[in-house]
Amino acid sequence: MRFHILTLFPDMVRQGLETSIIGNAIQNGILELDLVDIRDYTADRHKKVDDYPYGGGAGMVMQAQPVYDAWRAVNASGKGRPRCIYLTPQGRRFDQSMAKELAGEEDLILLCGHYEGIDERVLEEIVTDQVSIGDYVLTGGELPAMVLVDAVSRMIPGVLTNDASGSSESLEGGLLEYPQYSRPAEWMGRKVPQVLLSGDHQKIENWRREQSVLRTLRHRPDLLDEADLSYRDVKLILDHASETKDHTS
Ligand code: 6GU
Repeated sequence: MRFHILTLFPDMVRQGLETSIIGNAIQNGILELDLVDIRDYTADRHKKVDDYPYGGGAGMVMQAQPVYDAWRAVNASGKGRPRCIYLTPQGRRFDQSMAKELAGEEDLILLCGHYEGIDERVLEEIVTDQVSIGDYVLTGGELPAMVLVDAVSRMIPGVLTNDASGSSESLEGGLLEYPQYSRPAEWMGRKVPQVLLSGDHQKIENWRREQSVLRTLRHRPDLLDEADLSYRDVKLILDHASETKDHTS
């Protein structure tokens, strides 16, 4: 999969993504990062890419021309017209299902704004999707683009070396992850739950499922509406529902 990232700060995005798991996937050719510096496409002889907002107000607005020409250069370099995602707090809220859906694309263009935003006319011309990573405001779209690349990439076969972990982790099936432990079996007087040392795989699986359900009940009960729950899960929730109410009331 190829991510074409249009930004005024390509080094920031490169630094953020060329380490660890995503960095390895780039090295292995499973992922390609095409960092496009919008400033390279300015027609202004002083390399200016922003200007004052019409109508007044604080800050600067990224001008249409360099953004449009950077986008055209990406389109000219490949076949077809990839989806173009503008990272903005006004977009649709990013979640795991969106990550999974986007992982099916061959090419994606991510457009990062900075300052007070981008001239609306070029957005109307090139953007197919607007995405937000949550209800808070950041100074630019670079961090959100990195978040999106990371979440989408780990859904692509081969990016995680342990192939099962892409689906068994938090939020798959709509539940939070169960707790994990490693050696030693006792640390600062705290013991690893006995069941995990039992070697009984069925019991371990049941225990982990229960932990996932109970954690979700305690920390993110809103997720339970959409979760894939078995009869046993529902029974567990009902057995613990009163204790949860005590915490919240
Ligand atoms: Cl996508 N951009 C900015 N600037 N701030 C955000 C965001 C995006 N998502 C949440 N906050």
